[in-house]
Amino acid sequence: MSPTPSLTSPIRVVADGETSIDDEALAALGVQERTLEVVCTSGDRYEATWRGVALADLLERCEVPPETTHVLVESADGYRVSVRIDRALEALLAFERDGHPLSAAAGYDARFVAPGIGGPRAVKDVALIETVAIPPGAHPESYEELWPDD
Ligand SMILES: Nc1nc2c(c(=O)[nH]1)N[C@H]1C(S)=C(S)[C@@H](COP(=O)(O)O)O[C@H]1N2
Ligand SMILES: [Mo]
Repeated sequence: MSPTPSLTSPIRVVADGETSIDDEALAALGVQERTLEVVCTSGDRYEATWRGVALADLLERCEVPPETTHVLVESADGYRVSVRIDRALEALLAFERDGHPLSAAAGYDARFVAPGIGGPRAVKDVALIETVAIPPGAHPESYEELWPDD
């Protein structure tokens, strides 16, 4: 089993309180593998085998408020998406794609991947994960900051 990486900077998790996920915290979580497709809205798509820690395991350490409806995932440069909590609980915070560390292959440590979220929400260079309760009638998209490449 490949080890968890050493992060260039800790990943912040904001749930009930705020936690910083450092190398030691990461290493305490089990590494999982999932084969998932990244589907761009342009139609480009590829399937890959991702390895990383389950977001569910990560969130379990952080006291997720019961009213949580969505998770916001933000990159180091402020790209931000909103993902329904049921899908987020299926997500991986991935460090490896097809056996290659993302740090070497793509130039960042961690990426958010989950079934059914679509390519634009597969955030690269994850820096912050935040649980939110979006009220009924509000638009989850209004919490996002996407710069689609298409
Ligand atoms: N941080 C960040 N993540 C991002 C994007 C971006 O612009 N910034 N683009 C998204 C879009 S639109 C797609 S389709 C996929 C593309 O992933 P790929 O480069 O592995 O094909 O990354 C997503 N993740
Ligand atoms: Mo895309």
